[in-house]
Amino acid sequence: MKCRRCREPAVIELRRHNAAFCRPCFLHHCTEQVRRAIDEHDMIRAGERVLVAVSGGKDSLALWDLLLDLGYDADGLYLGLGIGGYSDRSAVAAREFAAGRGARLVEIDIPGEFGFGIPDGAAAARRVPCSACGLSKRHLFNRAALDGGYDVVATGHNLDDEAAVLLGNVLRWATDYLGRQAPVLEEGGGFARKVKPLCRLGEREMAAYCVLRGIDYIVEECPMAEGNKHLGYKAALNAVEETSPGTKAAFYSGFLDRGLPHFRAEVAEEKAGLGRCASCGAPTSGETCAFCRLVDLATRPAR
Ligand code: Q46
Ligand code: ZN
Repeated sequence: MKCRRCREPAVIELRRHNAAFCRPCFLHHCTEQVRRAIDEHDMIRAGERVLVAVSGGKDSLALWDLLLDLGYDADGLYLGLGIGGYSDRSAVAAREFAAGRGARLVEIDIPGEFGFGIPDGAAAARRVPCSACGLSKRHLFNRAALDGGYDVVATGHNLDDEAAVLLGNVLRWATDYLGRQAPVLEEGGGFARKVKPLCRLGEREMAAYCVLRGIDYIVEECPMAEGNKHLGYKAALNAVEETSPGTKAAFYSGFLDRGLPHFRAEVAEEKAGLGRCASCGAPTSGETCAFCRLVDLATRPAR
């Protein structure tokens, strides 16, 4: 197998692109895909400060690495979720990467600052862990960006993640979620801009990128992920991809071009109707925001 760009021996085959690449050309391919995603969707503008949501996993570390190499002013934000040894080990991976690249890592520890870990907080609020976790991440990343003077929050969602979420949303025709499933969510109304620069790169590409760049990421999955519906959607899409390479990318890009515009109005209307949380000032449709309600339930003394 030879590299499509330079004809040297290839180290990875990408059936979706009907191509194989050697190490330098594969790294170039990853950089180009990120550059194209950023340009195509106008994700980050000149002189803007970026806050990268860093979990210590392959996607977020690869994203941070790629953004730094592309010359962006990008700091990392690590959220301690209080998920036992998994959180301890993922924090180490994030810190080591930051130290190795001489980059700045901001840290927020949920148990230390708010007095609960995600598993206990979720149980107290009668939510599934990933729902309590997701709303905490959205809230705290947004707040950290606004407080720290960052223009953009970048997350490491890759093509496989986005296609799986899309499939889940389509299966339930969750039109509100479909309207929000864009690679860029513009700033305004108390929200920082949110971008997904890895939306053109698959999971396997991100793992290969880290290995070829010598990035030491945490391979272990979050123990709470078990039973997560997205894993099933990913498996279903992988089965289709196996027989028809390129289906996943076509599904996602077709949605962005021809599906998303139909669902946007509903979301814009919803956003315009948001008030402010009485407790923390975050945008919300209720009296207090979902995060403040979670903190309240999670830290209420047991009766
Ligand atoms: S960290 Fe949080 Fe994930 Fe763990 S609890 Fe669920 S959402 S699985 S990306
Ligand atoms: Zn609040």
